[in-house]
Amino acid sequence: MIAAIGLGSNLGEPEGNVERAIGRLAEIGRVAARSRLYWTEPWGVADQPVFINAVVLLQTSLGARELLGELKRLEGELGRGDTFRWGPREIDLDILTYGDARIDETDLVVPHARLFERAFALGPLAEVDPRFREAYERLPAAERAGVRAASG
Ligand code: PH2
Ligand code: MG
Ligand code: MG
Repeated sequence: MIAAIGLGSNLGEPEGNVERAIGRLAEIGRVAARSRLYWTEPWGVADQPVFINAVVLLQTSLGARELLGELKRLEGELGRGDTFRWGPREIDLDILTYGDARIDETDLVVPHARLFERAFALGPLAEVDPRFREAYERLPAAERAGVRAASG
């Protein structure tokens, strides 16, 4: 299965945190594609540092729930401390899509529940999966302006 994993960080060394996380994702699947790194304006809670975001397409034999468990494990190993909703974090690893699966469980919603509202997720996702370009382009220009390629 190909899963799209959203990566984000705005504490410590965000670029290093995201690059390290991409390296660790290779332990739980094959990194079939990765976006550039993007600097993105904080969404949800404005008063926090800007984020680095990226998206990886991960080919994995893990089921969606197992994958979620592995991502939580990696977040812990990569030094994620306590967080609050939409607050700052060292590393965040989210399942954005899992093939074409639709999952609606309390702790696992796929596609990600707020994917289509978030330029910081759709922008890098559209880079690696052109099927999401239209959805990205439908977002308000002001939101897309807060997503700028930082590398590549
Ligand atoms: N993650 C959040 C809340 N807000 N904003 C940006 N720009 N990037 C994120 O990854 C992000 C966010 C909670 O997961
Ligand atoms: Mg998140
Ligand atoms: Mg998360």
